[in-house]
Amino acid sequence: MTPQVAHASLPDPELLASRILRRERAAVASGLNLLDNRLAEARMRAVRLLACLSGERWLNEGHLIGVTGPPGAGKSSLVSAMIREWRASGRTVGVLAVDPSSRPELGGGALLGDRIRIKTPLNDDGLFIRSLANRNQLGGVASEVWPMSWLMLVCFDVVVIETVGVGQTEIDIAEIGDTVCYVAQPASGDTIQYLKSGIIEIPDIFAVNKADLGAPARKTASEIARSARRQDRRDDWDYPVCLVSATMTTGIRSFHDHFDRHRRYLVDSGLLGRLRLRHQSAWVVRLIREEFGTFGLDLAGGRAAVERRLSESRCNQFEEYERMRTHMLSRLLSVNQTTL
Ligand SMILES: Nc1nc2c(ncn2[C@@H]2O[C@H](COP(=O)(O)OP(=O)(O)O)[C@@H](O)[C@H]2O)c(=O)[nH]1
Ligand SMILES: [Mg+2]
Repeated sequence: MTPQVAHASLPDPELLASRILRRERAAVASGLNLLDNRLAEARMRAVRLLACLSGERWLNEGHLIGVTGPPGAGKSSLVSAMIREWRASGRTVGVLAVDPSSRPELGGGALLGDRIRIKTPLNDDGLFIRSLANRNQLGGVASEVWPMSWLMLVCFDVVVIETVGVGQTEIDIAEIGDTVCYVAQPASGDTIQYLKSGIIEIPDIFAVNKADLGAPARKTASEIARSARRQDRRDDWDYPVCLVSATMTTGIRSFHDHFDRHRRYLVDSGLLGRLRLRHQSAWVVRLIREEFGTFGLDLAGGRAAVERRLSESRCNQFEEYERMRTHMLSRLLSVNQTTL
């Protein structure tokens, strides 16, 4: 494909933004594809698209939720049960399922909904599911997921990111979600490993799924409750542990209420704004590291300087990163010219 043809197939960002704001599904899918495209021209258009969308009131009103846990614990099944609750209360829902085994999706939309076991009614305009292959070879969540979550937040009241927890993934999801939920599999080695690791400090809400299995589920729930309580928490959140069954739909209502309660807690305590600013700078720092290494981060003045810059900036994080990137590229070029 020649570069001209490649550019011609890329959407016009301003036009696309206006269609996304009208919640056109095809536009949402096309926006997500643009954000997932690493070609230089696509990057520039993605920044323009995000600039058009940033500052929309939905970004401040939406709830960004990270759901993590071992494969097979029932994350997708639980998300399906939660979708029914959210939709019943009139809220719209977007899901990004980060699936390490899936191939990039063609055409967007909810084509892989069945394969990822999120069971939903067909033709529901208030629901959008997108499955993403996780390109990050080292484990963890690819950096594209952050801007994608923002695009989804423009369109939907609740945005859920489902990831398979493998250490780094949990750390990454904690730098994305307003609320992070860990789904445990009763009596599994994964959960025991998890309890022993420091990662237990990350989630805000715990779910032990498959409560229908009886005693093993109850035992796992009390083990998690003990570990979660043992941490020296410096905040007022109570870190609830919920016994639920996605297939029997038991415990779902109160599980659902904890998410609303956590969001209210973040808003009332003034934490939400700070949390999102921290997440924005974590993303910028991560991209700087990916593209320029520690040299780039030194040039940017370190993490605290990035956070300060973002909090003072009148433009959005995506434009701010492009500015920093341009500055770094020109510095690198000048270093090269003097050394050669
Ligand atoms: N017994 C029981 N099985 C469940 C429950 N929830 C999910 N499962 C089963 O667990 C398996 C994995 O579920 P899935 O939602 O795909 O897990 P994920 O990999 O964590 O997303 C499937 O076979 C589900 O039918 C539950 O509440 N009870
Ligand atoms: Mg799943």
